[in-house]
Amino acid sequence: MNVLDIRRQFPILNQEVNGHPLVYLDSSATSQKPVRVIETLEKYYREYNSNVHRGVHTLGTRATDAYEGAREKVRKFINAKSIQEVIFTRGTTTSLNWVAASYATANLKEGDEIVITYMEHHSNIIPWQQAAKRTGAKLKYIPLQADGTISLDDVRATVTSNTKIVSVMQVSNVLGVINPVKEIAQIAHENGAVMVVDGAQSAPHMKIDVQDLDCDFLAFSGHKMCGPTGIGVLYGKKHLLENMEPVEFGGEMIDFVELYDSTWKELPWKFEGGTPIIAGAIGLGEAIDFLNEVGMDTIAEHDQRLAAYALERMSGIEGISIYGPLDPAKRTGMVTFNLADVHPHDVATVLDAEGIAVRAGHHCAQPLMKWLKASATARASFYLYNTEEDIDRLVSGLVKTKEYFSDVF
Ligand code: 7TS
Repeated sequence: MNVLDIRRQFPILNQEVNGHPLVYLDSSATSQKPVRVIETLEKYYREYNSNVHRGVHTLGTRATDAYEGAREKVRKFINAKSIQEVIFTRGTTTSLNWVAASYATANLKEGDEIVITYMEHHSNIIPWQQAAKRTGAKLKYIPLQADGTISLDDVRATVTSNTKIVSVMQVSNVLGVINPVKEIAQIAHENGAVMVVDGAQSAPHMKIDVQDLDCDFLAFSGHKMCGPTGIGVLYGKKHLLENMEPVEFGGEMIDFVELYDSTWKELPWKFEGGTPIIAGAIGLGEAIDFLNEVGMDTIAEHDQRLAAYALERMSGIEGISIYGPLDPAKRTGMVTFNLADVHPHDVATVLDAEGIAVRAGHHCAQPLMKWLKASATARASFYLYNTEEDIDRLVSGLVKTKEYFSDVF
């Protein structure tokens, strides 16, 4: 993979910020978009903008073909058995909320358990808290090892025959750690529970095969994988989705509407009430074509190599604390850290003055922050357009930050 060729396809990277060439290290929050995705959106709006699944006019047929074509691209990308298992949503948050609102509400009762981990994003905590409150089920947490990894013994000790749902992120948005979701799914199934995978941080960075993982549900967002904002995916096994009620009711998701009752369309359309996110889905399809052309294994290798380089270079900075396992093989492309007692927002502000974009805050993972005994952290996250030079710039920026706050050291 030629990173410079790839960088040229991302026009946004070619700019100065605060007088310095931009170094974008916040792809875990949202990735940048290649020009072909931007042009795909423009082409849709310029040439064939139309509603889908309605009427027979030419533009409508083109839009429907492109929208459903994108669904097939997603199906292939995650190796789902059928397009009936691929539902377009607004993103990971919506996908997880729908599983909690529909599946959990219908299937949980008092005494049942939902199992998650201490490292989850708020999107994979709060929907389950709410489902537990609605149904009387109990929410339980798989603890973390000292380095922020999950041990399967702890999973076995937490998941019981009362567990009905296990929901775990495949990659942590803070620790970068890759969780053994395939093995966790097996433990969930041995106990009669369904396995939900939050793929927000894994889908952009590694090959996902839902049949191999044997997960029951998978949620991910287009905007973190070179696609537009506002589009995401909920994958679910057909027999589960078939028995679930839709969450949104209205146009397009119905078969027949009578005065006092209605029937639903077949999968996946029964879940897609109202005008769907047409441009977003078509843009996501183009992003998937782009990622496939580069190769998901190549991207995974690249991101991991950058993380290894960053870990090596950053751990040489005196006073830095790096969170998560230090073994690069256990993580993907991000490094979360604190620089002595400098507040991470101050770190991010000094870096921004150098043209370097990192995220600072609690990363929507407050329980994990508590576990880390940090109120906030800074995070540099990498993607296929980042280079070793970007990390060198980050390290120089951090050294500058140290100088700036030298009274703290
Ligand atoms: N799950 C994980 C693991 C995430 O990292 C995120 C977003 C979400 C769910 C929610 O995704 P959304 O597309 O529905 O918002 N994570 C981050 C982040 O780490 N920084 O900004 C957003």
